[in-house]
Amino acid sequence: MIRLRLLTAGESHGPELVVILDGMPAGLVIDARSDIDPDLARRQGRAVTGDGGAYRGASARMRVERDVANIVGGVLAGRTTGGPVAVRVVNADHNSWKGKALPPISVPRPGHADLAGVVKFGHDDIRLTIERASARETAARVVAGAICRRLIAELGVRVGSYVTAIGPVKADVSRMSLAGRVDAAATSLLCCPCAEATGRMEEFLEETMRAGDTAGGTFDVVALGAPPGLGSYTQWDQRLSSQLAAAIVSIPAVGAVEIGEALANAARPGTEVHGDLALDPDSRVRRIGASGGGIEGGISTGEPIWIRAAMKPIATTVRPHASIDLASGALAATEYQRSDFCAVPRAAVVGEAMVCLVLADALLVKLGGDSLDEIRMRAAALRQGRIGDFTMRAGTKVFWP
Ligand code: EPS
Repeated sequence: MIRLRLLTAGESHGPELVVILDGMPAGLVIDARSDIDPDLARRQGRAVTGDGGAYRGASARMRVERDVANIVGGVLAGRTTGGPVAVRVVNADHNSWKGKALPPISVPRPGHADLAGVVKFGHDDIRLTIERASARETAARVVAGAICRRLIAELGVRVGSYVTAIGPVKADVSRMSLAGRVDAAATSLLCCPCAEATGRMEEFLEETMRAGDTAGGTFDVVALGAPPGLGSYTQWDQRLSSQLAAAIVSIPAVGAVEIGEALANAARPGTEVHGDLALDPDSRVRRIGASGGGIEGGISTGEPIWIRAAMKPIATTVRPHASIDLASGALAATEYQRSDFCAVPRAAVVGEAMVCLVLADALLVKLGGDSLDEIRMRAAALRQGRIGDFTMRAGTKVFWP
């Protein structure tokens, strides 16, 4: 990120998570209750029932936590000041850990950060690794993402997500519009826009839990209303595609990201993949039938931005893995620790947060400005790809004299 900086701190069972989001412009109205807490509830998987119940398969910890954002800096009288925004999220579960002597953990769970972390940091107790490697940290990202969502909403950008597969159970959403998928997912406990597939996913999750196993899956994140011209091909790290991909694979357990229909496109002929250009009645140049996810040359095209993420099954399984007790060197089975059986619907909300963060940064880079008023004026002057926006009247030039 170029203009924004996000730092998070805190342990899964420590007193609280801390978020610092630096670089937000002044003048943005932020209300923690209406702008941040609803996304925190969605990340906990408890936004649909409203009664605190998450979907079956979400961690039992979600029955303990009621995540709320406590803004402690950068927002005065309800508006951002331009200073760093600081937010705290209390870990309710801390009360059951505070003051307790905890036996060390010395048997690493394959697939988690356990072994890699203790090798890297030289920890004498795996707990020192897992406390920070825990996906609890994503609550802090959702706070930052929600603030960014408020900013980009002011500029007409809407970000949403939906689950397309849990384990091998896939939802066919191909006949639904992107906005329709996001709207339908909002009322689904599993964040899946397709009711029929949701039923099969729930059955699959029940079987998975009965078998002491866990499930991964896929989710899409879409951004509607993003203007053309975000990101740049001029440097590798300024491509919007590379920024979005990095942000999505930074989510714990996410191992793949696809922009548009990239995987299917690898097998299709170019004439099918890239679509055509046509003029809208308002003389805007549009892409028709393009499948590149709203990005060309690392730059947003003004079409919907569409990305897909693949999440591996949660590494903590009730059925043990063979492992090694690093204290004794003896073979040992992993011990089950409370965890999600499937976190895909929750990860989709984190995916939205990461996309909001990247798009807010890209918009601020494109528009500049220190206050929302300045940014709004600059946004209104953005080139939108209308015929009148182009300056193609150049004569012959010697490029390399
Ligand atoms: C997680 C382990 C579990 C999850 C946690 C992610 O926590 P605990 O060990 O307290 O049961 O519930 O997720 C959250 C706490 C959260 O808020 O997302 C892990 O090891 O990654």
